Amino acid sequence: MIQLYTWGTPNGKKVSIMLEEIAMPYEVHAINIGQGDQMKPEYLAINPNNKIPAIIDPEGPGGKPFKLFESGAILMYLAEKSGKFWPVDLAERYTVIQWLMFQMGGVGPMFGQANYFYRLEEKVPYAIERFYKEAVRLYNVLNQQLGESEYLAGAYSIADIATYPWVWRHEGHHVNLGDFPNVKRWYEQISQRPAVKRGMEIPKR
Ligand SMILES: N[C@@H](CCC(=O)N[C@@H](CS)C(=O)NCC(=O)O)C(=O)O
Repeated sequence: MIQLYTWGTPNGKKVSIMLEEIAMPYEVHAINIGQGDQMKPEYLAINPNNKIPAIIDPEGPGGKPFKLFESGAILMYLAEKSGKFWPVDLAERYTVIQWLMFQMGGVGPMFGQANYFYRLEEKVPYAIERFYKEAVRLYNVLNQQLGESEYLAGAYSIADIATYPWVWRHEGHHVNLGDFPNVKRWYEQISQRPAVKRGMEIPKR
């Protein structure tokens, strides 16, 4: 069974949603990043970058145990292993990868920084303005794409699974989804998926 090391944050929820979507059995290990579990030597042996999520697949390539960190890499691995949300056509596949990279390099880091600086007690107006503006710019890109396409890369894919939990945190970066109607439509549509509902509950407290 896949071993999932996670916590209740967007990057962690991506992987539990994916595991639920592909109906692959998994066991959850809660890594409390607020209490420093990610710094423990036993966890650093799985992810030397001291962040969640990570997985161990006991039946990895060649039938051998396989450790993996970085949520984007984990989503690609699970898509490849299950053959789901992973188009065969090269142009379609790279369109999925393109939007996944857009999430990994843009949406995650920028929304994350905006959330952080909004939460920080000692306000840093320059940082708030910088990351809020960048978040809004990214929402505009998402909104335009979702006006042309039902999902980010055509059919529902790992690009949507990666982006959804970050949009779930829109209140944290002070974004009103009503200002981005195509993102709102997409967000509400994905929220209805039973696998997404289950994946969002992980880890159970
Ligand atoms: N690029 C990484 C980012 C992972 C990440 O930032 N995880 C955060 C929670 S969402 C974390 O574990 N933070 C703990 C820490 O930085 O000590 C990924 O997508 O897997």
